Amino acid sequence: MSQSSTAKRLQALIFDVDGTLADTERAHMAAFNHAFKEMGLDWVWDEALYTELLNISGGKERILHYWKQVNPDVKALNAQALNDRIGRIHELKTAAYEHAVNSGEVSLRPGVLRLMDEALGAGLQLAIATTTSPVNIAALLRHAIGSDWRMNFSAIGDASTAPIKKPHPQVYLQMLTALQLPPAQCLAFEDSNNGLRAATAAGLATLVTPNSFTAHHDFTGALKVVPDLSQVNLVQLRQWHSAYFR
Ligand code: XBP
Ligand code: MG
Repeated sequence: MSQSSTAKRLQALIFDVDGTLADTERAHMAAFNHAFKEMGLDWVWDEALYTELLNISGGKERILHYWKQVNPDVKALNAQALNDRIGRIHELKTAAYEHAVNSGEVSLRPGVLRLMDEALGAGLQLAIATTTSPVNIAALLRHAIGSDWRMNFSAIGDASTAPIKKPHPQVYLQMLTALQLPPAQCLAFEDSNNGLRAATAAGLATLVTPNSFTAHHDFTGALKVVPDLSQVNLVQLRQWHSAYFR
């Protein structure tokens, strides 16, 4: 194999979590509303509003954005008090979401597990690049794969490692460093415009699998947009990937 084709040979798949590995956002939305109720807030995020709010990556950032929308003088609160209150809401939300996932309310999207197994079997590395919290990843993948789920991934980037959220490429750049691979030897999987922009800004080709919250997003620049991964195999990925980097 020539040097240039080796340099572009697909070596790793980097997966977003929410909306890509699983349709999680309905469970996230319910968990946010549960937390608001527990905190005595009269906030209710319905699907239409949550679809808008998903333009803000990161649960804490999303809460702050909404709070400023409904209560402009929230800025008057001192920063520490505001942070503490948002942190408490997000703690309650994450506990509610973890409970929902552990109760089996969320399953992986079609084709995800099979494609991961196929890639691992062919010697590719797997990584995760998400803006969600680490406990959410563990709950989802422990339930879907088992307690040894972590062994399948060479690297994980999440809200705890990459505080600058998508569409900033920070989490994807961290994964390329962790994998010690150039973008041309990797492929990203995303569900949203923010995620596509983050992966693209990191130099990655990105396969998009939209969902009901993101179907209306702009996916210009995606390697491919497919309904889900049920009809996608490694041979197909290698063909699309090599055509992108030709
Ligand atoms: C989607 C997000 C996350 C989730 C909520 O992450 O933006 O904020 O909506 O999870 P992904 P947190 O990059 O996997 O699509 O409340 O833990 O942020
Ligand atoms: Mg996503």
